[in-house]
Amino acid sequence: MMKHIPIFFTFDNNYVVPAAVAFYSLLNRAGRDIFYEMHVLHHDISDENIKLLQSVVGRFKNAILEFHDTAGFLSDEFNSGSFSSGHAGSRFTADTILRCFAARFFPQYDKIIYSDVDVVFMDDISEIYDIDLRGKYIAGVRGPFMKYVADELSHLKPEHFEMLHDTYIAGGIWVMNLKKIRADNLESRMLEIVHDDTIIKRFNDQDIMNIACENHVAFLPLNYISYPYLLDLLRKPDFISHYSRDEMFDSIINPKILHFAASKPWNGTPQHADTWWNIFEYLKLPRTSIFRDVPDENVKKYKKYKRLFNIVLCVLAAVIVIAVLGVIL
Ligand SMILES: [Mn+2]
Repeated sequence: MMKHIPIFFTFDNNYVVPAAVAFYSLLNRAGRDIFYEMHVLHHDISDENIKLLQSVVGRFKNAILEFHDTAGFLSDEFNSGSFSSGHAGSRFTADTILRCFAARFFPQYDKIIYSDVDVVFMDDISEIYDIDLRGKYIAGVRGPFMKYVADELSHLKPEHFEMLHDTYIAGGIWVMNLKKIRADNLESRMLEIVHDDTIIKRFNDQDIMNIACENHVAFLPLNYISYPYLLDLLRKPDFISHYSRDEMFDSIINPKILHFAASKPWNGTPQHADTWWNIFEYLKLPRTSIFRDVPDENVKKYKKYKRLFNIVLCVLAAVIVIAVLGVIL
């Protein structure tokens, strides 16, 4: 019998190409008995892009994809409130905070998975849907670097820092207990936080959710956010984490989800970018405005020769200088 798993995403028109890669990898790795009921909350995705994403999902028999226009819900609050709009490489829009309010948009579900789209799924992830959420609002992954990066949570009010410094969950992948969120009317608490400008929301959705949930959270294994830069951190002798070294290496060796949380394959050169580019090429996706021109192989080769040429030139100059000095002396 097919097991139906609801999962949703929130992104804007600029992120359609990364979403196509994420959707393909989710379904390509899905177990045979898993049917994904996929949903997108958005405010500006074009008809053409909806068609593109439908055609990616349409390659598979075990999924449906639905789009829900949120009609500007919370966009004024996002633009005028104490939120972070990110930087040129990754812009945040009101879509980032919509994900906290899934209970309002999906009354048909008691539970739902949320995922970012700057990811490649490396395995079927449906098992996280069965995590025990009794008494918890949400399950998520703790950031492995929270203990190491001293100012990571320094924007929080002291009482929130005190409550969350060991338990703060990252965004990226959540399992949300919509039933409990509705039963306890967590939405009104989240709206209070949205409207309270004395609460700085440096990490937007993550801050809203963590502060509202007051530690009624469950934890997912770090494999569900395999950070491409974690290996670099592990090489630092003073690196400390809430996770054990075994858990961190396991997330690198056996990733469930590669999450390009910092540098993105389309505008940077994170580790494992090739995994992303393989799917991009296979689907013949377009290079859109979010792409920075990543040098292709020929350009790299040219650069190598140019460097070689410069070295030869330097050596030649040195030889001439020595020869001239020899003549003078
Ligand atoms: Mn992300």
